Amino acid sequence: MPDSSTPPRTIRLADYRLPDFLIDAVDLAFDLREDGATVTSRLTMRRNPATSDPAAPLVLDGQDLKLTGIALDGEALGANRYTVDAEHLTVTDLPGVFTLDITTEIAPQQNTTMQGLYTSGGNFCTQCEAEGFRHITYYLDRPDILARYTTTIVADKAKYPVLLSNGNPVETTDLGGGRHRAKWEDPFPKPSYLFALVAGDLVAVEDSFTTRSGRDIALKIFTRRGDHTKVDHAMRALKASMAWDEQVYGFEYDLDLFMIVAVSDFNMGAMENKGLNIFNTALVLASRETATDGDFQRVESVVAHEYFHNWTGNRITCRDWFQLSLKEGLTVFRDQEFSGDMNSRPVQRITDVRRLRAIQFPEDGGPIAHPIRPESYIEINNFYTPTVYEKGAEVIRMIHTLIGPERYRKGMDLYVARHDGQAATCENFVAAMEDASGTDLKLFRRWYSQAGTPEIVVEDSWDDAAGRYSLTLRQSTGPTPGQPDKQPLHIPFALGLLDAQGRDLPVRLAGEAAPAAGTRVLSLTAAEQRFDFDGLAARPVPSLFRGFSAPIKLAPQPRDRLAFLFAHDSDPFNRWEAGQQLATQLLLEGVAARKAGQDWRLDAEFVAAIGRLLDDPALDAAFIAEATALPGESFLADQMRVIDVEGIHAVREAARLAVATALRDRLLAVYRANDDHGPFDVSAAAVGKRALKNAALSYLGLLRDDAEATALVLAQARGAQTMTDVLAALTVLRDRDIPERAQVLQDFYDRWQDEPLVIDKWFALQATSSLPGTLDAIRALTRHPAFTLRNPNRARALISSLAMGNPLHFHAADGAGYAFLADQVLALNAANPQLAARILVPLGRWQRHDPGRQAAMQAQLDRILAAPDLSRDVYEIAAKSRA
Ligand code: B3K
Ligand code: ZN
Repeated sequence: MPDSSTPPRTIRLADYRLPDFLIDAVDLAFDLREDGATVTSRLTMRRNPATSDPAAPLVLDGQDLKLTGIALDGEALGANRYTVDAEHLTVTDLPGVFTLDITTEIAPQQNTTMQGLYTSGGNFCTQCEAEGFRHITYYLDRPDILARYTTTIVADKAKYPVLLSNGNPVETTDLGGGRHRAKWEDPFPKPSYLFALVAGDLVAVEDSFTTRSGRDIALKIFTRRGDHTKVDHAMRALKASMAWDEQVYGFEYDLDLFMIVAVSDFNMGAMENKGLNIFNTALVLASRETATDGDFQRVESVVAHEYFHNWTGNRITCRDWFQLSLKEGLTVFRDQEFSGDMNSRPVQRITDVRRLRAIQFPEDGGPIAHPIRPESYIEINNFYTPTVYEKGAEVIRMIHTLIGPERYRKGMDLYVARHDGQAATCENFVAAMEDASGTDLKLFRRWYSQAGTPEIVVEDSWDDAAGRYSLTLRQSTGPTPGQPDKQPLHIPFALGLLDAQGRDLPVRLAGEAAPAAGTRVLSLTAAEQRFDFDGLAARPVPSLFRGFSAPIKLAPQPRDRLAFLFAHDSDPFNRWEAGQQLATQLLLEGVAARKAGQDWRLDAEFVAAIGRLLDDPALDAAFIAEATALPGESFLADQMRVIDVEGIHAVREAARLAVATALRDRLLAVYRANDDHGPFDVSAAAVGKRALKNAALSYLGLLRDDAEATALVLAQARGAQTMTDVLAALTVLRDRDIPERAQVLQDFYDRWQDEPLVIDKWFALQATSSLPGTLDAIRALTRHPAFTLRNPNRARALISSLAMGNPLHFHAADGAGYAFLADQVLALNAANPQLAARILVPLGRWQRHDPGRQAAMQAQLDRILAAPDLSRDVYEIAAKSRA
C-alpha cells in the first residue's frame, strides 16, 4: 500500500459532483533543461455557476511537484491563503473570477512512470491520460474541466530542434544563446488529459489531406532519424481514416494540422492528444522487412482509432472516468468497422471476436470483472481494460445491430448535435440512440451496469404437421465480484435458418408475412423466451448468433449441426465458429480421454473437412487460414471447469500433428500455390495468401521426420523477404529442438540488433516456446544485454509473452512461472506502477486451476501484497485478485 497506515481510497461513480470552479483558459510555459523543467501556468478561472457553495475552497490536483510560486490576480499569495499536501494545492477565499499563476519544478529525466512529462531516447514527451497532467502542474485534473490552452516551450535549439504542442503553431523565436521558443494555441477547449508536449530531435514525413469541404490539412509524422523510412503505411492509414470518417460519419477534421509522434518508451499503444497524437513506435513504424502483416494491420487500426477519437473522445469527451467506455468502446467499434472496410470483413470480425474471447472473457469471469461502466476504482489506469474497450465496442455494435445502420447514424448525429464541446456520459449516448431510433433501450442499458458474460442455452423443436420450427433461448449470467445476482439482458439474436442443401431460408416469425431469405435480428429480452417460425417445409438447421451478434457464450450445439454449418453456413463468421466449436468439443474429449488414460484420435471426418476447406476455390485465402486453425490453448482452457494445462497442450499438438500427417500433400500444394514472390503489398489478397501459406507451414513444420517440410521451414526462416514469412518459420523452429534452431535465432539477432521492434519479436518468440527448459531460457534472457524492464515494449515482449502467450510454461506445476512473474512485478512496482499492474493480471486467474496451482498463484499474490511501498496500481490488482 502507498502508505501502510491508510488503505488506498476507493473512488465511486455515485460520488460524482460538479466542479466548484471552471477554468476558461490555460497559459502554460515550459522551460526544458537537462537538469529538469520549470512549468509556469496561468489559469483564468471562475466559480461554477452550477454549484452553490460560494465559499468553497479551490482544490487543485498535483503530485511530485515542487511549488515555487503562486499568485492571485498578479499578487503573490501569502502562505496563509493556501496549503499543499502530497496530492493537492488548496486555495481559500477566492473571488468569483480570477487568474492564478502557478510555478512548479519537475524532473522529467527522473520520471520512469511514463506519465506526465518524461524523456524517451533523450527527447521530452508527455502522457496525461488519465491523470498525468497533475504530475506537470497543479490543476483541476478531471475530464469535465474544458479549457483553451496556449503552450510556450523554451529549450536548447540543437538538442531539441522540434517543439510541439496541441493546436496550431503561432510563433517560433530564436532566443540566442543556443535556445529557442515555440508557441502553440489550441482553439478547442479540452480536458487536461488531452494536453501534449514533445521536444526533440525528430524528423517529419509530411503529406496533406483535403477535407470534403475543401480545407487542406497538413499531416506530419515525426520519428527519430532513420525511422522515417517506415511511416508510409501509417500515413496511408491516416488519410484513409480521415476519408472514412467523413464518408461514414460525416466527421471532418477540425484543425489545420494533424501530427503523430513516435516514441519508443510508451506504456500503451498510442494517445489521442488533440492534434498531436503520441504513438508507441510499435504502432507507427512498419516495413516489409521489420513488420508482420499483423503489425501492418495493427498500425492501420490504431492510427484510425486515435484519429477517430478526435470526434469520439476529444470533441465530445467523458464527464468522469467511469464513462471511459463512452469514448473507448465507441472508438474501438469505429476502428473495427474501418478495418473491416479496409481488409477482409469476415476475417476482421473473426480476429476481433478471437481477441474478445482471449482477453475479455477471462476478465469477465475473473476477480477483476467489472461492467463496461465500472462503479468504483482505486487507480483509474487499471480500468483501461478489455472490458471497457472490447466489450464496450460489442455493446455499441449491439446497438448498431438492433437499430440498423441508418438509425445508428441518426443517433450519432443527434449525439453530436446535443453534446459537441461537452463532457458527456454513457447515458447521454444511449439516450441519443434511443431518441433518434425510436427503439426502447431501457433494458439494453443493463449492459452498462452488469458485469459477466451471459451464457445462452438454445433448444429447438419441430412440428411437422404445422410446419413450425421453435427455438427456446435461456440466458443466465454467473455472479461476479460485488454482483451476486444478475438480471436478464437485451440481447440481439441474429438468426439464419438453412435448408438441407445449406441455403438460407426466410426467417418468418409465426403470423408474419414472409420476409426475404437471410439473417434476421431478433431481440432476446427475457430469462427464457420462445420464438416460433412458420412457413417451413422441413426442419431447418439454425445458424445462431450470426456474426457473433452479442458477446455471449453459447452452450455446446449438436455435432452434426456444427459439421453441417462448418461446411455450408453462408455467414462466414458462423462457418468459422462452427469449425471452432466442433474442434473444441473434439479436443476437450481428447483431454478427458488422456486424463483417463484412454486412447484418443482426432475424428477423421473433421480432418477431412479441414482438407476440403484448404483448397476450396470459393473461399478467401485469409478465411481458410482462420478456419483451418485449431482453437488456441487459452480458449480451450476457458471452456474447462478445472483447467488441464498439460492435457490441453498435448492433445492440441497431437491433433495438429494428425491434421499435418493426413493432409501433408495438400498442405504442401497449398503452400506452393500461395508462395508469391511478386512485389510486396499489404492488400487483403496478398495478406491472405501469406496467411494461408504460413498456416500450411505451421502444420507441415510439425512433421519432424519429413526432410522436405523441415527444409522448407529452414529456407523460409533464413531467406524470406518479409517479416511475416520469417517469423512464421521461426515460430515453427521455436518449438523444434533441432540443431539449426540456435544458429537461426542467433543470425536473426545479429541481423536485427539495431531495430528494437524486431528484437522485441526475438524476445517474445523465445518466451512463447513450448520446449522444455523455456523458463530457464527466459531467466537467462533477462540478463541479456538487450533486455531491460525500463522499456515497456521489451518488458512485455519477454514477461507478458510468457504470462499470456505460453500457458504450458507460465502454469508449470512447480509454480516457477508464477514466481518469475511476481519477481518482475516487484522489480517494476516503483519505477513503472502502470506497467507493473498490467503484467500482474494473469496471476489473478487462479480460480479454475487445480489446488496446487491455485496455492502457488495465491502465494505469489501474497508475496506481492506483503512487499513494502506497493503502488496503488499494483495494490489494487493484487488485492482484488487475492480476494
Ligand atoms: N486513450 C488512450 C489510453 C490511455 C491509457 C491511460 N492509462 C489510448 C486510446 O485508447 O486510444
Ligand atoms: Zn482509445
